[in-house]
Amino acid sequence: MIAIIAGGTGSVKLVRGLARLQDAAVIANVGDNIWLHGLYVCPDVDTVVYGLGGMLDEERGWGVKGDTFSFLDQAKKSGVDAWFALGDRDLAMHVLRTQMLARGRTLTQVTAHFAKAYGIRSRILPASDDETFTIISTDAGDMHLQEFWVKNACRPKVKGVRYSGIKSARATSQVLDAIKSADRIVIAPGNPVSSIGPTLAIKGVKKALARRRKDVVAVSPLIGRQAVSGPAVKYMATLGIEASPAGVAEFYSDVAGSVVIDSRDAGTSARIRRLGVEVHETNITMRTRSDEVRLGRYLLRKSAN
Ligand code: FO1
Repeated sequence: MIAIIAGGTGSVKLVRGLARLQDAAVIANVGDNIWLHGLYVCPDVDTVVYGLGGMLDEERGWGVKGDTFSFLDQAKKSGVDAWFALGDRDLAMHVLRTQMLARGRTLTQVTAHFAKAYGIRSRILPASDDETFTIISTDAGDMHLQEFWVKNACRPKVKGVRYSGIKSARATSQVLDAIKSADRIVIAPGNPVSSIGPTLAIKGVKKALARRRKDVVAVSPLIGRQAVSGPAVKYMATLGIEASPAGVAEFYSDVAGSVVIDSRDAGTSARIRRLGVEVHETNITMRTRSDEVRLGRYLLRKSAN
């Protein structure tokens, strides 16, 4: 069994590639969850559900393919600042999930319900059943990650990043068990600060990963100094993390014994090895389904050595 720490729209590609090759437990970021219009919206969990369920809108990288936005249009007409594009089909997830949670089921149980309904064989495990939100401090004030990213189009100047509620958030027993019992653990290519960082910040997760360090491999979300997608570079700089594959390797060095970087970054490998982190170089771009499986196979082969 392989455990995959996932978050963000980029990581779902590798999740899909690995899940085709092996029994997988996908530990999904909950830091970008948000309450909107009375609904609990969990974008990174849903991206994994839709991705593995064959429903993901590939063009956008989020939401349900072929979705319509009548609810959103009507909400806007109703004088509401509906800035987050909840699709009509996607709404089913948010409405039903919120209702199930209100009736006392955990986010883990609710996610398992949807995964089963959509015929997904991999386990999808929210990193926590507790609420923790990624908050961006900016020159325009503090705001939820989605407000910064979607409502404000990343325009405000980032001053810092924190995870609200993180002190009382607990990793679920399913997550800790998956980390403990997996043959290998992959940190998927996601923004280290906003997509993977919230999971690592949950009490118990770093410790559990550190115990498995030699079996943990992180895939760089950067090629050169550019993020494969999203504003990773902006967030990394504010936290004093160098926006480069070596910076990513250093960020994960306590928990990941090896990293996979793009062949074009091979020049940085010696520096990464000096951090005590093993390096593998390959083409990490995933444009097609066969790219996803190719990178998945490469990871399984390398981490088996
Ligand atoms: N991203 C956008 O850029 N604009 C949106 O309006 C938007 C809506 C949305 C709705 C549901 C969902 O699951 C994801 C959505 N996303 C949207 C993507 C979201 O911001 C990202 O998936 C993650 O939060 C990045 O980690």
